[in-house]
Amino acid sequence: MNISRRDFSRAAASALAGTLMRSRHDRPSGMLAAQSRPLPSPAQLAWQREELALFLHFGVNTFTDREWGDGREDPAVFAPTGLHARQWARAAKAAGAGMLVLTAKHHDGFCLWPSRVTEHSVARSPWRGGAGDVVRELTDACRAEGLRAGLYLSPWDRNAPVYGDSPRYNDFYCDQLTELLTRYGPIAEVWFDGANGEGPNGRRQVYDWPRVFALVRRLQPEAVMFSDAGPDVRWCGNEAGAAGDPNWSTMNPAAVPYPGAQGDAVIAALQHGDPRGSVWRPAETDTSIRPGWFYHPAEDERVKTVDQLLEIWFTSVGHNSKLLLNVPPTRAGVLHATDVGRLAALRARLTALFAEDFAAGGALRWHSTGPGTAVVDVELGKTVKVGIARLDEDIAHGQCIARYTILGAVNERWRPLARGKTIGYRKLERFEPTPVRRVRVVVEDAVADPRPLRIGLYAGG
Ligand code: FUL
Repeated sequence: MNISRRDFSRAAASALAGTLMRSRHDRPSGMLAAQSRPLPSPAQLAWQREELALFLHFGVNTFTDREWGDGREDPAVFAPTGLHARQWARAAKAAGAGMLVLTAKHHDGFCLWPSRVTEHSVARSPWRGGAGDVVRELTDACRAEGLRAGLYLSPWDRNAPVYGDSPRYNDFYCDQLTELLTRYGPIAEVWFDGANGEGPNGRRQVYDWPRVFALVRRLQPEAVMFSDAGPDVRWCGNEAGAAGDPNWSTMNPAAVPYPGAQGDAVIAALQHGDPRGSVWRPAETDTSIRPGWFYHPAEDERVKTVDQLLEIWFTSVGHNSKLLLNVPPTRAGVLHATDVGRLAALRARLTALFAEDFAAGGALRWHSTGPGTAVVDVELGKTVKVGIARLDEDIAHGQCIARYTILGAVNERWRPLARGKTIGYRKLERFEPTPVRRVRVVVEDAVADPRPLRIGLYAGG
């Protein structure tokens, strides 16, 4: 197993912290020193704080009306009539997203940029007279609109003749990655899916993941890499829009040894992480605004409603995850008006829901009550109806809390409003709107001494 320089220096730092903490004897067995817990890198922190990114599935499937192309498509089918990447970026901005992640290549092997190592690309399509480059247009549009760009390069390639001829395809794949990571300026996220089917010659590929990860780290050190196995960001374990609860951003890397690893234990590890995990590897929730990942005209009436998108928000961002919401361009090369409308309406609903924070400016008292336990009291100064609580740990210092109860009171009688497990970057709790004048969060268990939480209280409903 290869260990990257970054992992090595983190491991060394935590080993040192462990030594420094050894003199403390007042810690119950099993509790960890906060200083020895895994922490996010600046890139992981920026990725999570963005909360929302848009995913763009676009390619030959858009024109053949399929979800998985077989690699035998004629590049001439790729013929968007009015591709407008600025429209994608503006819709993303209106939704409050910080990044656009494009399928530079899906399983069909068709490249949305003119790759030097294959003929199966936009260079052989009539679009822009064969001189087009969707990756260039995306990255230019992102830069112009102040967004970050991410790229998905499918490892499974049903067109490449060398696929399944493992060393040769690994070279080919690294050549493609190198093109993508050296031609277009900063790339903020590199996205690897776990599909690993047969290639055109019926053979399966053995990917060289350590080489791939090291190449990305060298060419774009600020990028986060997503896959089932990270190394920076992990899949949440489903495509339905729901991260786990509990959801730890820490992970045991051996639980998901490579992208595409199968089994119930793998899915459970992706959903929940591991409170004792040795690496920081938060979960990304990828789901589509439509039933499919690619655009299909027959799904125009099946775009998720704002209520459904809001529900996904609560089970992704509200479960300590980041939401990567797929909004596929049409055959024209723009986002469909229905989808654009839903994105704007989702943002409007979120803005309205979180506009008035009753806890803002209120008195907040935090008492540590023992190792791994604490109580925080919020005095609202007046009686208000509260239906949503927002709890945030300061994850720059790690994730600690493992169990809590939220209580509310008008007078002396405390009523439980919600109970939960992990918090992490954010936990959103919804409950029956209840009149309260004071709110108390009791931290009942934590894997290390928790730091003061940030709390928001909203009317909900
Ligand atoms: C999966 C792919 O097989 C789907 O087509 C889609 O791209 C999804 C995001 O990842 O592995």
